[in-house]
Amino acid sequence: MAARPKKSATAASAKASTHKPLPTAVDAPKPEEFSFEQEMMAYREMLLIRRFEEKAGQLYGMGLIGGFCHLYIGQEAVVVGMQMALKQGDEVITGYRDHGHMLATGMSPDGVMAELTGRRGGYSRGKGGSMHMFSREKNFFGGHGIVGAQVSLGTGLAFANRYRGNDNISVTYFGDGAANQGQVYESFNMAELWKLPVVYVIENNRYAMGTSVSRASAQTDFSQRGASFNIPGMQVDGMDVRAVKAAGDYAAKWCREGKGPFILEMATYRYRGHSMSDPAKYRTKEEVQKMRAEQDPIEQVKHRLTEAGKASEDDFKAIDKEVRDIVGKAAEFAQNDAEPDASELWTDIVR
Ligand SMILES: Cc1ncc(C[n+]2csc(CCOP(=O)(O)OP(=O)(O)O)c2C)c(N)n1
Ligand SMILES: [Mg+2]
Repeated sequence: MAARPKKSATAASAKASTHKPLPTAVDAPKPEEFSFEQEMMAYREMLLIRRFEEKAGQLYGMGLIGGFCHLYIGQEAVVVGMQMALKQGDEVITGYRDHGHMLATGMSPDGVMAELTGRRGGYSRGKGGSMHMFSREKNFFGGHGIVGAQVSLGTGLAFANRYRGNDNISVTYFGDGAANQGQVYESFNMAELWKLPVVYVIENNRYAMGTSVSRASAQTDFSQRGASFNIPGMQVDGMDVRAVKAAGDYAAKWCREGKGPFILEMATYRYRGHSMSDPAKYRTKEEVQKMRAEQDPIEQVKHRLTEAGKASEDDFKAIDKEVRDIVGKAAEFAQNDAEPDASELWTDIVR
């Protein structure tokens, strides 16, 4: 296995390690150039997530969304790049910061937004809200509010695929905070022992609520959290959609070849607060501004295409308009659709 990868932006902020590279450390592959179509597709998908989230934030401010709501703004390259590495039949599961994952799997913006506003056209018929949505059709398994709980469920999805003898993989997303939960390590043990086809994607956005990684984690190289179980892992620039896709391809291939689980640590960043109420005292405005200005995943694609003379301002304007229309329509639907009937209280439950 290759030597330890160069330190990512995230790892660089942690204390320098004096340990030797672990044998489970894998170098991130050099990202391949995207074709024009791939660049435009990635741009559009990331923009759709961003505009959707901005609109959700607005509706929340208007009092139209009840309960919790965690926005994904800043992290878009992770789900879009990973989705580009998947095939039909692969499964996705994540925590509560889940709108981006749903849209990336192809779930309808109308259905997601209507779930946020608690309407009957929502994916859980208005009964689940932001953190509890699912789609069997798109193989999206939630949406989970208990930090780390999706990791054992995602491992179970991989077990089912192994048991059925298909070549589907489970992509199980969780955060840097969730990575300190005990059930993560019970899952790691079983996944490696039984060589389950699961890609663990740790979205290291540097904070768990208001606690920075360095204040909460004894070992901040999350790609090596599976070392004691012999699970290989790599650190990935999660702000560059091409780097994510390349790493996703590598990990997916590993799993499909029957080699067991793989860990991808995505160095990413959330621009907004943890949830809709966040005192924002744990980091400076300058830190957020610097990430936005220097590493924004959407701007990176736009910049590349513009520099290469492959797309013009008009091309981007056309995509922006298309995306705004989709999101505007979703918001309309989410405000005008009826609330669920009271009889819905008795559906989808075990009696
Ligand atoms: C078992 C459990 N403990 C605590 C909480 C409260 N809580 C909600 S989100 C969160 C932080 C998780 O951070 P991270 O895993 O980094 O995900 P991020 O919010 O950054 O996406 C905590 C502690 C919870 N929901 N579940
Ligand atoms: Mg986090």
